Amino acid sequence: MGNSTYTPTPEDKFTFGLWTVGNRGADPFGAPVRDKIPPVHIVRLLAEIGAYGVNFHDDDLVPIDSPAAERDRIVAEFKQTCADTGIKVPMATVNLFYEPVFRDGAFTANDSEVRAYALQKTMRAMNLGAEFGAGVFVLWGGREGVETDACRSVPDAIKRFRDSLNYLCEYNISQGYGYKFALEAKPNEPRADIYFPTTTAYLAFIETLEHKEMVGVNPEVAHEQMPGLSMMHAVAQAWESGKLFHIDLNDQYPGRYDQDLRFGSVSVKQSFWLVKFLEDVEWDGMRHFDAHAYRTEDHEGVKDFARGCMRTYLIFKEKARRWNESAAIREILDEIAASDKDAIGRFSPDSASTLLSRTFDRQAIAKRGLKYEKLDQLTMEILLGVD
Ligand code: DIG
Ligand code: MN
Ligand code: MN
Repeated sequence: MGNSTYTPTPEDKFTFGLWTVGNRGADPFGAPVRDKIPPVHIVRLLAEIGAYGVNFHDDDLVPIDSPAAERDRIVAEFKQTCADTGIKVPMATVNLFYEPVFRDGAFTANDSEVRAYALQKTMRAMNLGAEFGAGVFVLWGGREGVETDACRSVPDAIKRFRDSLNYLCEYNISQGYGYKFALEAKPNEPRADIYFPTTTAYLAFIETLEHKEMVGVNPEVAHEQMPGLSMMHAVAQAWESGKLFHIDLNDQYPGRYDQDLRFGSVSVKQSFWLVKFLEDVEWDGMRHFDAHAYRTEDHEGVKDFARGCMRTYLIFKEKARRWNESAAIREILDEIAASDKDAIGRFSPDSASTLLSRTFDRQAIAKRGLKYEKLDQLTMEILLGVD
């Protein structure tokens, strides 16, 4: 029997970044509407609502330019609060996009001093995450891109990014951190065009790295849906190639700026297929919500937002169980499976000559019913609560 109360528990592995529930509601056209929440208060909030873990960029936890003593105090206090509440830190990341120094990129910047500073900042962020036992290190290249391609050649940018990743993989090995790097794609915003715009672009790039076994992807719903792509297809391809190291769950209207909306609040069917896939393959990664509350919300509304992310995930998980147990759906799936009866198998001269001499009744094959309308209607009725 599923979790019919849809109440999150740490076993669900729900995590949130400090920047998500700590988002103050500012936007390009409006000032912050919520007071800043200290990181330790966010940890207690997440524990209160049943989350498993918290993640951070370096600067989210330790403000940039903090003196060493202040850094140590912040880290000690945060560690203690995580220990007191049982909240884990599964992932760490680095902010290579907010500071003006990164206005022309970080690892791909034309200025070699910027590239060196970006490496230093990332290594220090890796050190910080390792203090909390983080196992995944996410890299989102939000500034790695252009407004005009007059500024650099794309192959130069790709080579610089590869050199930085190879360097950081070596640092990971030298420090014995055991991190898995998870590269997060986005097509645009804040740059007019961001390099490696989709998860699949990163999957191709990873194969060119010296330590490709150490590097995977962190697909984000909003970033795949902005250009109208299927998040579940990107996630399934990443998983099938053993590269789904992390995931950013949220929601997004296609064709609009990055909205980072509450999970499942827009694309009900696509979110269902995504949750069904993750649960069907029993993916053991964190269910990380990289989203934030509407600007209209106060701090209680932020809790509503975070609870809504987790509750909707659990509702879709229950719907997936209902889908898998539906006799009517199983009947159609069995008919589909019956047509998948004789795979060609691997090439051999004999199989090739047999295949070349085989006859096909193209018209008869084309007339076979597929019942996808009925299958999808049954799916919709589960989602709509009819069944
Ligand atoms: C934005 O979607 C990015 C940054 O918030 C962060 O670097 C990454 C971590 O999930 N997502
Ligand atoms: Mn986003
Ligand atoms: Mn993200």
